[in-house]
Amino acid sequence: MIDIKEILKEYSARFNAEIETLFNDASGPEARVVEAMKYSVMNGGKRLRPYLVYETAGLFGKSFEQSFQAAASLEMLHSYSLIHDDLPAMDNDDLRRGKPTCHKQFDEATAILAGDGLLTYAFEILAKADYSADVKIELIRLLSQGAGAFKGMVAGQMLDLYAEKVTNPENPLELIGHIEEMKTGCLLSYACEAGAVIGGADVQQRKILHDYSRKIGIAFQIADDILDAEGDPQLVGKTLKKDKDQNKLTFVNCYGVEKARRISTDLINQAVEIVSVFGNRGRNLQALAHFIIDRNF
Ligand code: GRG
Repeated sequence: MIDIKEILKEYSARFNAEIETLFNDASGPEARVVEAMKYSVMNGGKRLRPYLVYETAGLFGKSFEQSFQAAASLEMLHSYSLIHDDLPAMDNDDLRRGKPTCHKQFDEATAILAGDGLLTYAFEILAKADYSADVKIELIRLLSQGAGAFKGMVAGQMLDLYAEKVTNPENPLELIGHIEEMKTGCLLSYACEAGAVIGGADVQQRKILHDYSRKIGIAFQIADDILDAEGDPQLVGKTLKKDKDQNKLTFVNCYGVEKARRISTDLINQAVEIVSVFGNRGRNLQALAHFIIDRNF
């Protein structure tokens, strides 16, 4: 049986050693912003998105080295979103991954700049990467759309803020689904699409990986909601039960924990089936899908 936790741990160790070197060049008093960027990136994340890039590129025979630059770029961008999400003007969190959030460890202005720095650095890494020009342009197009303000992560965050102010939305489930798709789903989908692009996947293979990413994306968000409702704060590493206290529109608040859990299990079974077309090569993606809902952090 595949020990996906061990595989993820080994991948993370290698990934962390490499990504840390990307913060070496700073000097002078302005290096404080790079210190804050590095603090947030090297702060013990699960590295799910980089691992997805690596594993999906691996379906097409690509190595750790060949997927690393896209994986690192994505983790920079993901870390920016968490720094900004934690700010007092957004979710106002003191803890992230069990440690003080960036604005608590540094200060608010530095945290805003660290987020800006990471977002920009993500695209610098892609632009300088060793991929062909066509691959780089496609990656930059997909990442900017997925992270962006029209149908991407920024749009999802905006809709989430809007939803907090609406007391009785007409169709709450549709609204939650739409928020999830943009806020968290887009970057998870990008991770799989990036692997497919690096691997030279054909249209059909890209569609399969996109479908897989959508199933695990919704299940990931449901798992996150369940952890907020009944996780162990020590393991999750952030303040929990905020969704209930703030009466937030979430899958758990709409369905209740048990039904939400059943829905996420169904989604994961579908995701596992979708990547079964890759045979043995897709086994780690299947194990990862299970990990997404079985995790306790
Ligand atoms: C501020 C533009 C902007 C966007 C923020 C991603 C996001 C949008 C907010 C995070 C809020 C949140 C907790 C969403 C639930 C899903 C999620 C993205 C969790 C964090 O991702 P993990 O669990 O984090 O992969 P680690 O720490 O493992 O990297």
